[in-house]
Amino acid sequence: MKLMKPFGKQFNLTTGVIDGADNHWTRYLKEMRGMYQDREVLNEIMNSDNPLIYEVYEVSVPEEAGQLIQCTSIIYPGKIGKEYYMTKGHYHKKKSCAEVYLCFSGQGYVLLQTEDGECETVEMKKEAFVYVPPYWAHRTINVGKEPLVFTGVYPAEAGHNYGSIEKVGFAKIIVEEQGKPVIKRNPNFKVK
Ligand code: M6P
Ligand code: ZN
Repeated sequence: MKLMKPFGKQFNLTTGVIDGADNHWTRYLKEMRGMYQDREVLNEIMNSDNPLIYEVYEVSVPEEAGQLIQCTSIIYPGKIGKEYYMTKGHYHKKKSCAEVYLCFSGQGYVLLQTEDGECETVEMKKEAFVYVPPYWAHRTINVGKEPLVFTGVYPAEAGHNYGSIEKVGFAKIIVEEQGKPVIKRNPNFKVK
């Protein structure tokens, strides 16, 4: 059997950039416009701008059982109306796969949800270590004034399933009220 060679990569803990990352992708508002609740503000912003919401650097390995993918995400500070910038959110295609996050800097939350509509939030801040158990959809939200920078590690066979959670949406949203993040019920959540 031909074995893979070990390797190391250099992370910048402030910017989240991985030197020599194999993949790098960016998510602009246009690609996730259906996910924010304030349609009026969204359309207003989209008329003149298409802001960068977050980007991801990834170290790719063969997508096979036993391998682990490591990536960093950088979610920029900002809001669409009262709702903070966030990731799209996904289930794993292989639902039994878990994921771990380690936060380098910034302030935020991981919003998690099961197919039964159970919903949880876990705080993200410098040095927070968050466990995303199997079967939970997960989205990360930046509620601070600085970029939220974190690394994630998950099985290479996990895959991303965006469609299932996109269809129903997350049951909770995180909005700014009187200068503070508040977790609220999503008025557009489609109960099964
Ligand atoms: C984390 C990980 C990645 C994910 C990224 C962005 O770093 O969970 O797997 O791609 O966040 O989130 P999303 O894929 O939901 O846009
Ligand atoms: Zn994931």
